[in-house]
Amino acid sequence: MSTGFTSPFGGNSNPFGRLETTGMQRVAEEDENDMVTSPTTASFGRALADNNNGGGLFRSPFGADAASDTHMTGVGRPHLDTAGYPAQYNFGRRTSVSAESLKPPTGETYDNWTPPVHHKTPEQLQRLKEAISGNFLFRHLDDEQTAQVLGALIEKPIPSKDIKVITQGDTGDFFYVIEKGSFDIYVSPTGKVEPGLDGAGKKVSTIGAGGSFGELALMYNAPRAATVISAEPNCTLWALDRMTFRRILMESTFARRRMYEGFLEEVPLLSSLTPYERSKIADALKSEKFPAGHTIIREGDPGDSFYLLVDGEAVALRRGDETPVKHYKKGDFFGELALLNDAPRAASVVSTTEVKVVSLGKSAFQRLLGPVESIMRRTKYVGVKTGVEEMDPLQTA
Ligand code: 1OR
Repeated sequence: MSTGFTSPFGGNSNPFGRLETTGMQRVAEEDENDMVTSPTTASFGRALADNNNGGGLFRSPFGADAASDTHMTGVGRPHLDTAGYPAQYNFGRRTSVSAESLKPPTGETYDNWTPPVHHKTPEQLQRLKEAISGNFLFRHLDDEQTAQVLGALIEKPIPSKDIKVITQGDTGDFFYVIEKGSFDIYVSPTGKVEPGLDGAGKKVSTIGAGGSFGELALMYNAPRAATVISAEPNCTLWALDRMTFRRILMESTFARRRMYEGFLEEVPLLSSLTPYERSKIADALKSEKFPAGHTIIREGDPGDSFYLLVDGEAVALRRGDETPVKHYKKGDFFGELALLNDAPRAASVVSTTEVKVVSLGKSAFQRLLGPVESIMRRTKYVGVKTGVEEMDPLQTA
């Protein structure tokens, strides 16, 4: 089926070079019988919010942002296993990233490599900088690396809904950052797109502006793990070629995912997430160490971060209470209430030993922890409303 899409780029610079074949196709003929409303309908955010908190009786901080990065949609969570990943992903194991997968594939060499430079207008550059500013994979680059990546990215307007940008099972060629619009992720249990209406498999996620996709095949030298399709018209992507991705972005991404994989697996709050969802959290974490007696959160302050305790111990203290209202140990979380309820910090959290914490900013918290919102709301605090009070008890059982 013809796409009606013409590339503004020449043949060589077009990451969708196989446009007329399998690279990117309209898939309007594919089944649309999702159990959720379309992200393009006004009620989409609301449907997700209701799904997350079981009733939607209070304002969900996840509602507005619901269609963004890796947020599970209301199809339930049928894909919690790692089925669909090529075997070499071996996500469950900390040792999964072998030195082998860091090597360039046969025939690919970094000798004398220089990143491609694609000219951009000042207006394009401005939009591009904004698009990557919120993406954690770009956060750790130095000035030179940032300039190289900015030069190498290619703008890809995606004019219509239902354009297939990535096909599961294909070889990976580009990594994509979303400037505008949103994209649905489908996973087929057989590892590739099958013939027929439902051939792309189940929709497992929707990624929105500021998010990115297509890194797995490049990182692991493996077939595409999912099919990615535009969920609305007038989307804008920026594409980064495989070599520039591997040469500049990959090592820091790999290192962070590997560093936090084992820890995040052991955090009870996150145990219902997929390994892929946890790896997105790893990308976004900021790590800090504090001595004993340090006030990590101060009661009454506005809340901008959510914390996980990686090492050491801490307590929650409230003005007027003589004893701590809560004790925290490795793997526990705190700082969620102010973000969930858009309220000032309800207590202070103070380290009782030297501690290491990792934190997520508010928008990453909303994007990445939406699926566990109801679990966080189940934590009981004396005198603090968490939202679950209004919920149907049968739903929280
Ligand atoms: P890729 O290069 O394999 C498809 O091309 C991209 O879809 C993949 O990189 C990821 O960037 C993105 N499983 C696999 N790939 C996913 C998933 C996913 N979500 C986004 N991508 N999920 C696990 C399903 C069992 C969804 C987790 C919410």
